[in-house]
Amino acid sequence: MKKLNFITHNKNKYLEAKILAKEYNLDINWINVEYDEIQHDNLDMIAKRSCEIMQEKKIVEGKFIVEDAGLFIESLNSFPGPYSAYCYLTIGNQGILNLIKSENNRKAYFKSVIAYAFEERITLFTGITDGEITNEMRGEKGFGFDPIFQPLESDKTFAEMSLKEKNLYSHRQKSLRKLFALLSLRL
Ligand code: ITT
Repeated sequence: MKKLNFITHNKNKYLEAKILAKEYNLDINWINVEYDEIQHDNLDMIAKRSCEIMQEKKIVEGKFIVEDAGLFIESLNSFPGPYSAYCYLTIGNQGILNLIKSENNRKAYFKSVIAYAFEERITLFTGITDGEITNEMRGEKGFGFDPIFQPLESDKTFAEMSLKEKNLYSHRQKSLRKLFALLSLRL
């Protein structure tokens, strides 16, 4: 089976990718290394720069991917977006719920940008899933903002879904599927 390296600190991201990759006859190899992610107001730039850092430091042999993802809440002018990791660490899910507690507009979307490095080249693949911020946390599975995000097509939050079910709706499976479809033809 063809292997693709996924550089991430986040085991859940790796597991979501691994289970999906099987559908394309690909295998994901998890690489968890320390590196400095840049601060930027654009997910594309963060993902691309992370990729370049890995290439410069020659951390991995061969083809690899990194991902930057974020939650964009309409009534908060798209906050936390590229600052999602910091927002989650500081105010967390309850903090987000408190910020929009009297807000009727619950619209939000998740965005994933996968940066794929092949030799000198970097290609970006994007996936977006629209949904709503729930009124309270629901579910124990997943990670991050999963307990407060419900995709439009479902009545469950991501945290109430199995990995396979989240992979029917998530932003990440959309960006990954674009890449995997190409790789399964080419690798
Ligand atoms: P990396 O090492 O891959 O960067 P990370 O967990 O720091 O792992 P990101 O910077 O891409 O990931 O994501 C920022 C935050 O957004 C992350 O810490 C989560 O809190 C949240 N997030 C991203 N994708 C999510 C998802 O599918 N479900 C819930 N929360 C998510």
